[in-house]
Amino acid sequence: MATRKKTAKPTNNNGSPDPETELRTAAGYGSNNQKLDDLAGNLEESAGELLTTNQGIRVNDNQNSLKAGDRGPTLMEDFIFREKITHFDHERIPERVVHARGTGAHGYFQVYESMAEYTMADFLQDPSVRTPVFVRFSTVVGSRGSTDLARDVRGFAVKFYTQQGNFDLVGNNIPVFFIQDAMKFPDLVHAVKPEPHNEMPQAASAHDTFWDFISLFPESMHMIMWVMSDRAIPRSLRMMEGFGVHTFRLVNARGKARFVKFHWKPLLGLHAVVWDEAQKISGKDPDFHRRDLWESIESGNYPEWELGVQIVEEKDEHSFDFDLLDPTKIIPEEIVPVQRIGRLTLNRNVDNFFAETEQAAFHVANVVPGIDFTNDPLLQGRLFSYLDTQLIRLGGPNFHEIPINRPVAPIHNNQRDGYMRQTINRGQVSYDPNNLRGGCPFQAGMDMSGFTSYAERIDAQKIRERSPSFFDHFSQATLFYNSQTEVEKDHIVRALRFELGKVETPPIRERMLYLLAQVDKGLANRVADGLGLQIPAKLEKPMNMSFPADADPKQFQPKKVKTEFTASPTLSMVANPNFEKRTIKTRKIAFLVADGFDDDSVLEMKKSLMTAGARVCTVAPHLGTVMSVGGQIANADFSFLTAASVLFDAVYVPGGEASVNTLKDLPEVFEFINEAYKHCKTIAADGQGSEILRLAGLSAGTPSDGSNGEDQMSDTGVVVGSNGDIKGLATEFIQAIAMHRHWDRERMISQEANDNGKPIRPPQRSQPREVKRT
Ligand code: HDE
Repeated sequence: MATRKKTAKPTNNNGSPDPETELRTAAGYGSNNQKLDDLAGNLEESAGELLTTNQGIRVNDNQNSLKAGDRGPTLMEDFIFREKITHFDHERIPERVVHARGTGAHGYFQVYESMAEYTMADFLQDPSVRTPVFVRFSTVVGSRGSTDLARDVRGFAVKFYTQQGNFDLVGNNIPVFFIQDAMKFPDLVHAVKPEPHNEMPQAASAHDTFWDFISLFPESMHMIMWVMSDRAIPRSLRMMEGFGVHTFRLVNARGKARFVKFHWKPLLGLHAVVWDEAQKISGKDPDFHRRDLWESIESGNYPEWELGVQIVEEKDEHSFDFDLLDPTKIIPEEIVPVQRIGRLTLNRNVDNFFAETEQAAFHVANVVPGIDFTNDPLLQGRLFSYLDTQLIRLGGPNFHEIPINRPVAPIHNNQRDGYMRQTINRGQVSYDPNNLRGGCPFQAGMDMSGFTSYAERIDAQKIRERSPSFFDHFSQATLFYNSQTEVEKDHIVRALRFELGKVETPPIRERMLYLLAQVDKGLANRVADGLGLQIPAKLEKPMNMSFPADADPKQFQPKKVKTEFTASPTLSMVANPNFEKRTIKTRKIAFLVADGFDDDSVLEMKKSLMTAGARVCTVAPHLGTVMSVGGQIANADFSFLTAASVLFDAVYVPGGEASVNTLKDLPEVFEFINEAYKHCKTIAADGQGSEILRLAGLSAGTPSDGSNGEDQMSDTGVVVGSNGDIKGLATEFIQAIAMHRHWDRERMISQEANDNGKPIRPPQRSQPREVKRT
């Protein structure tokens, strides 16, 4: 029999602080965040503790099961083994049916000034109050273990733990949705998820069933434009917008209601990667977004968003040329400006992914007094779905007691029992009315924040129908496309070629071309060129195939496109006037170095970039350290094997003859630079480092503004230092990185024609792009 020495349990009877307090403090709890304080009661950490069973029995041997002889069978009696294996066998819960892949963080929200005029929501009254929040970002289609960089909508779900109870703003990074009625949600999700016979493809909409559904369902065309745009491949979760999507209501203390659309505006700007890059990141680091969020919070670079509202008076409900209740429509910001009313800051990573992020249960119906719903038929369906789904996913009706879900406001009601009940409700009474407990818990009057639904007048027939005001399926799709810069249009064209190119059934592609032609003929023609097809002159079946069995199909067809309102610049990521202030804060810059790098060239540049808020990583031929000419030792953060240009925002090759001579012989260096070039990133070199750029076929150009570089012959976003003026080079480098990407490069490389049939200029360079190696 194996014997094990007992380690003495550390005691704290010598006046040292209580271990629970120590744990809370070490974990950063006890801040002025009431929710974190609340969670602190559930923390566990085994440091210095003895191993026990779940019954608190100390375990002496965690290596061997109990057997009849050292070669004999395991005994049923072994309760320690059985408990351990049984718990392990039950560790998994069902993943979310959609939005399974996600990541979360804690933070707080603060309103800028009282919104009492519009809402009685308590967390929107006092600018000095910090309301704790938990936010979960997600993709929609992929499984829990899928890549972060799938082309997909991103979920942006915020739980506000207010003094009046939880308010969940369960939104997306795209302001519209595929469908208008929740009745169609299971169809949409079945179509986009991996196909049921072979469970392929994972985390991708580029397959037959999705496009089959879409090609028969024109109400999704506006959303399709967004999903095919770069919005669906964000550079970072910290650099995307969020939207409540539906029209909600704000109600003030006098009972006056107004319509509202919620927005989140990221303070780091609005940025995307390119599709080729996204696919490569999916291989190099499928956790790219999750890691980026984690690292930025760990390093104190707390992501921030401003909460925006578009408010519409009730009397103006019908003054738009679309229906406010239709979730496939936006209210253009040019028509109703977005007022920024407060700030969200994420400042704490979770302690335990499963306990917090995975068990977080969001619900659109979690509203507080002062916020109310509208009759948007998608919203109405969601009001049912989110509670229902938690019952299976989290195993019963008591999921609100899971620490991450429980409100900071007290809970008192007569609900009892159910699986995993934690609360010990005292007393004999669990009904209302009662005299035995003096009538408690009492109903709360409105003056005590008792929730009362907005008394909307409804006088209607019970009917399964879609309002005719919902039948304009193309105008805003056209508006979105027209609002994009040329390079963004190119990306949409290529995304559609990619997606439809993966569709194996030609008639589906053709129907899609017909639908795209309703949005924009130029777009449809370009996609058709890429697919080697013609846009069909007419369709065999009606454009919209979604109508009741006995209905007249004509009644359900899309309305004519309205083009009076031609462009809304806030729909573009590149030309968006909301994000003109550019920063390189938290951007990741790769320094390519080897032994013998020039001291100043690295140190001065690093200092300047870090002062501007960027993060510098050295990439060297091997891990460990590299030495400068002057004998300085630098740690290699990555080797060329563990890094790739797709994981960085910009590249710098410092001077130093020996360093450059080593790098010159490494094909990976040129792969790094060529890829960064292809993805339109800023590339800089100092001193001898410029030799590497020259060998890669790059010539220095001026930083571009990303909108029009067609007349430039040199490479925009390639900056080379001369005369040892590192500060000057750094200034130029920083300006160029702040542009995010130098998109005109793509247009220079491309040979095709744009929407107007104008050829895009072919590349004209004197240097070869690839270095031939022997
Ligand atoms: Fe969701 N959605 N959804 N959805 N949704 C879920 O709830 C549903 C819709 C959104 O990080 C599920 O807890 C229906 C629009 C986010 O945990 C489920 C309809 C928008 C998240 C569900 C929609 C969203 C979900 C799956 C059509 C943007 C992740 C797991 C009526 C405004 C929340 C879960 C998190 C999750 C149902 C459409 C956003 C099944 C029926 C529109 C961000 O309840």
